[in-house]
Amino acid sequence: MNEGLRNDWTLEEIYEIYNQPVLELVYRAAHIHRQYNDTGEVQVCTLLSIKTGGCTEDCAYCPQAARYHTGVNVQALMKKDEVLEYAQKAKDAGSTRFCMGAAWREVRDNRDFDKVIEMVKGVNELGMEVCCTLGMLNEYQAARLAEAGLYAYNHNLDTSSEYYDEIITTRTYDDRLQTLENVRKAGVSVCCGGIIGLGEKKEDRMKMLHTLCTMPEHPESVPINALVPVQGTPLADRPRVDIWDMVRMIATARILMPASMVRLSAGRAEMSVAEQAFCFMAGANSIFAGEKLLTTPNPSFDDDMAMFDLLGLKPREAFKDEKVVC
Ligand code: SAM
Ligand code: DTB
Ligand code: SF4
Repeated sequence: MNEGLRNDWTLEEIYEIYNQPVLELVYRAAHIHRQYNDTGEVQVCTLLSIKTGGCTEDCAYCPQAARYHTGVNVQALMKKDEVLEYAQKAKDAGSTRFCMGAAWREVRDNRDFDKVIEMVKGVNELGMEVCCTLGMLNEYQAARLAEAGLYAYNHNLDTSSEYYDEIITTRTYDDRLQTLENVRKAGVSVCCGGIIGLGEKKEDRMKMLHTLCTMPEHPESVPINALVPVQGTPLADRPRVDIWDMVRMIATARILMPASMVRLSAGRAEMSVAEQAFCFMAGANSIFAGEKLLTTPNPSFDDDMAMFDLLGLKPREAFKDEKVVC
């Protein structure tokens, strides 16, 4: 753990931070953000669903679960060349991190995994931070991905351990934590966050943040997603997440894990530029750009670049943390 970073936060301290008057909270988070990060920069990342839909799991929010009828077309694993072409285009457009997602419960040691390993090598060779989100991983699989040049692995806690069973029953919270440990052990950077708007209480949000910020090492990357309600899923009728809840989550994550990348992830399509600006002020320093997240809509690339111009933000270069350490 770097100097100045704490992993002994108590739940009470987290409540106190989160419950401050919102403008005071944003002010404090913005102050800490300036001490640890270049606040004029926001990393532009690209997501690609390399294997879509047909997933065996029952994650209540997810349009890719086979058991819900969401209209998502099932697609087998993409070809390496197509993926690399997509990554190159994303890089040319200014993206510095490329995240490949697969609608899998877990990685299996089969030919599809061999193909993903080749994709990881290829994207790494493009000079982008390469990230994957493929479901659960064992130690051996994490080591294989690391050897291929994987920079980061995304595996979210999604919510508190207490509320988790209301959202997913086909695997446990401990399974999630075990995968994260395997990723960490392999020396791959950890990307781990969650979703708000699932019907959880404030207490669940605080507990999720507590689990993240008391890990022996903070996740280097913490995505905060606002639920994108999708027709056909059990959460289709959940109301839109209040922007102030999103701002509070981001600001609290920034204060608790000051050196991590806090990613303003799903939910931007419903947010105005002014609302997103508040999220950046509160400490978010990354977005996913491109018309689609994995399967749901996202603001257009041009709109995002216009937003960067308007707010005076510039895209962050790749591997910046590595340079700070060296
Ligand atoms: N199958 C893998 C897994 O579950 O780990 C990887 C893909 S999964 C789609 C990646 C993450 O996307 C989930 O953990 C969840 O946090 C987020 N996500 C999925 N559907 C979402 C939705 N409708 N709204 C917001 N976030 C969502
Ligand atoms: C994360 O936390 N959010 C991204 C990324 N990690 C993989 C995914 C959001 C998915 C939103 C629903 C969809 O587009 O299918
Ligand atoms: Fe499958 Fe991942 Fe969606 Fe859960 S979140 S249903 S594991 S693709």
